[in-house]
Amino acid sequence: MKLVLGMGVTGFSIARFLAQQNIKFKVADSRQQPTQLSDFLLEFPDIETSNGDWQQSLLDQVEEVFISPGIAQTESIVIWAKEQGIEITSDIELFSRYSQAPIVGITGSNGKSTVTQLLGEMAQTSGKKVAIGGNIGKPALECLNDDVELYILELSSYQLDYTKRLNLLVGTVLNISPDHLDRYNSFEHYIASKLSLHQYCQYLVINSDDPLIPKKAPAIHFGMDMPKCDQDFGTVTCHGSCYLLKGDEVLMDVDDMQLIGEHNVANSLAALALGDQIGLNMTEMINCIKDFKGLEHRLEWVACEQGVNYYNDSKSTNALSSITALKSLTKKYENIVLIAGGVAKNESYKDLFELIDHSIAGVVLIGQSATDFKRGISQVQTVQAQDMAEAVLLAKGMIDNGVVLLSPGCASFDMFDNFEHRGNEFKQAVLR
Ligand code: UMA
Ligand code: ADP
Repeated sequence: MKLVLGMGVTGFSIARFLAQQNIKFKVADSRQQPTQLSDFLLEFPDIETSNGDWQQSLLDQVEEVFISPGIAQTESIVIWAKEQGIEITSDIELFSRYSQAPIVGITGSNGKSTVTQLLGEMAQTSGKKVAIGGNIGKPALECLNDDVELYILELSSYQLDYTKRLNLLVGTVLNISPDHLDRYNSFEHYIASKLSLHQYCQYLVINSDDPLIPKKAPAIHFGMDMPKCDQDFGTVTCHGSCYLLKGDEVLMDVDDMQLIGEHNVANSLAALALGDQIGLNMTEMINCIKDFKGLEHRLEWVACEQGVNYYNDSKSTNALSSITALKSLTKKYENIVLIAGGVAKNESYKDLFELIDHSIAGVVLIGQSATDFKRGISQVQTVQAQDMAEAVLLAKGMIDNGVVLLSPGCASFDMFDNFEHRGNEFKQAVLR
């Protein structure tokens, strides 16, 4: 008997897969009323379910637990299973057991979804039957299909923590900065979780600019400097223009990209390096970069009203992604008002506060972290808003030209269902 933990999208995908394979299972969720419970009972009327506080008896006769990534390793059910020597497996490992096509794995603190999507579009344009999934939203098991020639998976540290075996053709840890420190004992544990991806890769793509990522050989490297060898990807600046390079071959002018910011140059180089490793056509990949408009909620331009541009960067859930967004926009605009705050993840926001103090016009604070953020910011005006509509109104009142940027640097669940809900509320408030 298998036990599936969690009734979110991962739990559903595991249950569907086990049912298809005629494998016996039951399902448990520690919430009394998980939002998807009625859908679950409708789809699996004959499956035993259990809701509410974990009970040790759930593990009776269970030889393997399939776990959703949102369930922390400190949960009693995880501890009991480990004590009893019961195998705990992620949906990603289960997927890998059955996948027939090569898999590309992409993790990192920031940029995972952007690179996963961009590489997916590159593969599609190059004529491959590709499926993208994982932490980006569509569970990996829902991508399994005999027709697929290539899988591209975004992998979170939570998923990697419950994975012991995974067969990746190529993989990368895009970058590492403090994130999810509410779930890890220390930054070192989080780093180890991210780097665990390396052991599963036949070929590695490595960010040569990130000091936290070991420079293993053999590997293809990407970074903002000139490439050190013919296989690597980098940039060169010449007469004020920046170019993407493979070795010393010029691939394209950065000004031809629609995405803005140096981080998106790095993301494009990562996608090129991964694509090159799996044999995608270089010209098609370059065309994809030129056409790629980016994903919703990532430095997404929303509107320009009376000289003020509105950008939605709701996916920013840690300090570094807000720093990155601000740095990208301060290159282009003088006046910026930032809307920030939410559930901070136990990381230091010192660098973000310093950047705010030295480079922007004002801050509108939202959510649980508002008081702490107000204390950290000393040189610029801060005001507090109760909801997104008020935040947009207050921000608009602080400048007559420039940018209002939503880049919260925090998780959203104190005020919103998720980052999409937060970004949509922002866009609706702007367009109203
Ligand atoms: N649950 C419990 N006990 C707990 C915690 C959760 O029973 O202690 C139950 C909840 O009641 C709920 C279910 O587990 O019914 C939710 O499972 P989940 O939190 O693992 O979420 P899923 O809906 O399965 O979505 C997960 C990822 N969520 C998390 O890792 C938190 C999604 O990433 C991912 O897109 C999806 O699988 C498909 O792979 C979201 C995310 O926020 C976007 N990821 C984090 C991030 O990107 O920073 C890691
Ligand atoms: P992830 O899937 O890792 O959360 P996304 O591509 O969804 O990454 O982007 C999340 C946030 O991080 C956005 O606010 C985006 O502007 C910012 N971001 C994207 N790529 C990078 C990068 N390479 N370095 C730093 N920040 C980035």
